[in-house]
Amino acid sequence: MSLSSKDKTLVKTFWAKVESKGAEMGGEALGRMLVAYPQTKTYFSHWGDLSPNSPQVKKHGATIMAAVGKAVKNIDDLTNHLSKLSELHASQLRVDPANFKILTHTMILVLGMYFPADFTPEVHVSMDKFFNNVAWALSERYR
Ligand code: HNI
Repeated sequence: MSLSSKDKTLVKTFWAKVESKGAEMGGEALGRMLVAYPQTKTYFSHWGDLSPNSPQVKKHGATIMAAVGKAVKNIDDLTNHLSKLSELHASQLRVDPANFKILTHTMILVLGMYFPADFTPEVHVSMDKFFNNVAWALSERYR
């Protein structure tokens, strides 16, 4: 589903507010994914410690959230912008793209936890559409 200009405005405005907590929220979202959906742990088995507070989970959560922040800035051209990252997840990391939905689900959850007042139902709808587009763009190079 394509993003309307209203969706884009809501996403950008909300993100401007949450961005300063991005690194921490990324770790929370990644840590929750690994606990609540343990099948996702297989991709990170080369890390020593997969518990939510491990330094690697926190660090990689920050990396992922920074990538989401860049995607927000490139919201008009997500497919091109994410094609390199898609290529990496497809050919090298070999991540089943079904997992993108799982991680974006835990991200939505964490956004609501950290910013309950700003995370209105309208923002929820637009963020959900945005993350669907991110997941779709990340799946683009699987062929
Ligand atoms: Ni993902 C590495 C972004 C979903 C497994 N991932 C990255 C990197 C970024 C990134 C950025 C670092 C790339 C580099 O080193 O150049 N990943 C994203 C984003 C999403 C996502 C924006 C979804 C919103 N990745 C997932 C999912 C999984 C996943 C759902 C598996 C369940 N990613 C990985 C793995 C690595 C990775 C594995 C390599 C980690 C490492 O350090 O070894």
